[in-house]
Amino acid sequence: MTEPNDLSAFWMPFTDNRSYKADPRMFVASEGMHYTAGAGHKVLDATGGLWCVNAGHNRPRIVEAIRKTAGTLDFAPTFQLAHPLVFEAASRISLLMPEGLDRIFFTNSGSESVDTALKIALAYQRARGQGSRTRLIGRERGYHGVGFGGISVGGIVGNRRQFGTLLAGVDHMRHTHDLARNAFSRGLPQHGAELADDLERIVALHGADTIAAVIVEPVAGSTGVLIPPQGYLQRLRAICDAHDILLIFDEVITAYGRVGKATASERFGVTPDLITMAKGLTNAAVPMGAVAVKRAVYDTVVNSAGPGIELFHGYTYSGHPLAAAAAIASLDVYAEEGLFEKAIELEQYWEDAVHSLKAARHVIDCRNIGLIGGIELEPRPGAPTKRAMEVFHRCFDQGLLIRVTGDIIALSPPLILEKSHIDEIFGKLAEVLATIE
Ligand code: PXG
Ligand code: PLP
Repeated sequence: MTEPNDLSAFWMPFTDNRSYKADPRMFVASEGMHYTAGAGHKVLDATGGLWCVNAGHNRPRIVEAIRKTAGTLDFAPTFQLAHPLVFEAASRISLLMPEGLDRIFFTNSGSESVDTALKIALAYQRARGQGSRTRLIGRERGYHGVGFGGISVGGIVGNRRQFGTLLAGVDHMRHTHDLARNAFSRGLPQHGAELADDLERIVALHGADTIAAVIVEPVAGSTGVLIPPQGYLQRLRAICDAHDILLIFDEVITAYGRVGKATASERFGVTPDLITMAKGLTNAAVPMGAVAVKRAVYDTVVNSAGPGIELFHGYTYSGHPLAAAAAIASLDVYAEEGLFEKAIELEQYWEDAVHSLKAARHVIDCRNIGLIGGIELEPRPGAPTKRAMEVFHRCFDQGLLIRVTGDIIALSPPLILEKSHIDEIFGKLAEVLATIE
């Protein structure tokens, strides 16, 4: 296998380019639960790529669907035209969404899905004669991708401060992380439902009639696995209802089985007005995102428009044939192999394994839901993130791919994993943690 010998041209995303290029690690192949890195080094994938390869790598059915479509219909526009696969993909997705969210807008990524959902929310408020509702409310520590909309409602300072003033009229609720009360919770933490009342503070400050929508991740992933406190999402829904504010769940990570159901909405029994998704939708084999929208929102925007285009929004590749084919095949694999149910069956074993690290050095919290695990390490004094980065590198060298964000280890393996893989993941992690200063 040839490896590129000039690393300089590629400006790597969310990467310490200088460190990486001084000590590069690359994958050259993938199969099932594993990657192969250069020189044949086999690596167990405990992160599903980047939270996206939910059915495991290189699934023949998905590969074949892409191959076949590439040779039949490489591209077709979806502006004023279309192709059959995109309609089929939308119908299939709508069947997996919570009751009523059966209108599907296609994008190419989670970031585009977020910007699309925010724009639909604004267009909807205007269409129903509530054009003063222009504010968008996010949450501290939220990750909603990297578009200007997404970083504006997002709440991770590092992703915001290089980029000026962002969108106007955005505010943020407080985050839900509370180690003092909730450390080592299994599943949903007990304390913190009342943190949803922070939305009432924002409504009191700005007036409900200025607020279009609230966006949250039902389980916050990128920021380091923050599980919603019991009752929190229900309370957020109730407050949005009381003030006629749209609720958007950003399910880019949580949709497609990560929490044991098609959506976190289904898992937690709370139905938002819009759901953003990407990643697992195509098992990551072709980039694709989507927004599922309540039919009433679609109807309002579409029916209030004059003749012609109803929503002035869309991407060249909204509903690309290869992505649509990959989505249909991925949904087939999820259904035929019962992978969402499998996540539920494994959840207890996974939970016990995550919490087995409670005794490991440096660990100040373990948390879990579905097949997600978060292990928070005590930062090294004066050198935050260094300890976790060392764990990451040492795990890689030992044949285990984990993800670290700050000093938190985030785990999100393909849903096809077996108990033996879980043993291997946590065995290696325990070993590595024991050897790291
Ligand atoms: N919303 C959420 C909730 C996400 O998790 C996005 C939007 C943006 O999606 P795109 O496809 O534009 O990247 C995400 C993406 C990590 C990690 O390691 C997480 C994401 C992306 C890359 C790394 O936590 N989430
Ligand atoms: N920039 C230019 C000059 C374009 O013509 C287009 C699309 O036609 C875009 C940006 C947007 O690209 P996309 O539709 O792939 O998001």
